[in-house]
Amino acid sequence: MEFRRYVSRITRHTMAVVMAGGRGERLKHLTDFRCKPATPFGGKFRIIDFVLSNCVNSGIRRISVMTQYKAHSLIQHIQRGWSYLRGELGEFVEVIPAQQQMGEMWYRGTADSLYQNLEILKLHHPRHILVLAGDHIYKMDYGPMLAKHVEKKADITVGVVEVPREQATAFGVMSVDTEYRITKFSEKPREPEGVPGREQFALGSMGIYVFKANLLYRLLEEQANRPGTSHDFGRNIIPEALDRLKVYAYPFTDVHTRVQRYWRDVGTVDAFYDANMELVHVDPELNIYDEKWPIWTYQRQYPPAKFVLDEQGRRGMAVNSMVSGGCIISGAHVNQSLLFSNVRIDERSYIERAVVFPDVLIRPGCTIKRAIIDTGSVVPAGTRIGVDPAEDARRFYITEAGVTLVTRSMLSSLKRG
Ligand code: ADQ
Repeated sequence: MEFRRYVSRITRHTMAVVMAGGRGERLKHLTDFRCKPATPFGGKFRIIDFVLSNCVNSGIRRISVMTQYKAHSLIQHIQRGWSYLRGELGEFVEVIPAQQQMGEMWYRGTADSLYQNLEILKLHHPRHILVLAGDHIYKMDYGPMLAKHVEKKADITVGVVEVPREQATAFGVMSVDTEYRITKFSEKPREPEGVPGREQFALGSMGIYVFKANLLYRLLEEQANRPGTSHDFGRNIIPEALDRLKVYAYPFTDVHTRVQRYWRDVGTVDAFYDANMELVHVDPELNIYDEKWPIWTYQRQYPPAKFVLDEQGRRGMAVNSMVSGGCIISGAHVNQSLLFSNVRIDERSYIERAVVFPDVLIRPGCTIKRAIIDTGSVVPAGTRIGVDPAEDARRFYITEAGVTLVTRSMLSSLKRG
């Protein structure tokens, strides 16, 4: 009980800033028309819903979302799905678009997206600022991380996970002392250091940080006026703070068992595909059925999914799959797949290990395996995807791991060709 009260007092004085302005280029065509945080995930959510739900479920109800690149669908989603917080109670999710507050430049880096809106942040008088990235999938109570930050009298606390060392080149990698104080931090190092005694892993930054508010303002102002900086938390703010400030790592582990919790950076098409596919396993590591930690979202209202026997008596069915509202599977077979809302699959089609985004129409007699089909695609009758790699390579995008990515415009240029 004591602990809970302690945490809630801190969370009440915390403001979250979600950085959602990056390009997410490694998601390839999935981010042609939307930014990474707005990308659909898990059958009915968008990626950003996870971090916003974490804030709300942690009792942090003052949230600013910094947007910039291809933000339309993100802004629309937040307006439709996240306006239920009560302004009268000082709760809000506000979208802050890049608006050249400080001169004629767009955000020069992650830190600059906060710097350019410093006056807006200051208006809320937070004591702590929790800086988050809008593009990770995880369920985390930020309360204990904030409590640790206060308990250790830290200036900055960085959320960390152990990642396989060969993948650590994509992360900020650090070394810590026995008290978890960070002694070294390199952003995306070519040769990441291993964790002592567990050399196959590296200590990677989750790209989430707690700052004392006044300190953050000062660091951002210093950074803004420095020549030659990338205005980035991972490249500049964190490494430069190590010598003069108390910067701690907070491992994202289960409070009781100390086992690392589920966390995914779905930055590449393969990582995105795998994280979605994991959800159709019988017992996935990410439990989205947890009533104590709901993932909030916006979705259009649809009738329940429907499975139809077609005129020839072929059964429409889905096995080991998740099927969202509004879907109709008619005389077609869906196996180990994830269907978002309002997907139609016509007779004689066979879908296996596919992630099918909303509003997709799959015409009769298609075979689709190991693929992602983007929103609004119309797949013509008899199309084969994920069957013949050479044929796919001419028409679609194929990832390193061999997943085929199909978008509406790839399909319509096929028709024209
Ligand atoms: P990356 O994920 O490579 O590394 P980055 O691309 O800078 O970092 O994006 C971080 C977040 O900021 C994303 O949510 C992105 O959308 C947003 N963002 C990027 N540029 C922005 C801009 N100009 N304006 C507003 N928002 C912007 C970071 C850390 C690493 C850490 C990984 C974990 O730098 O140290 O290991 O996250 O994934």
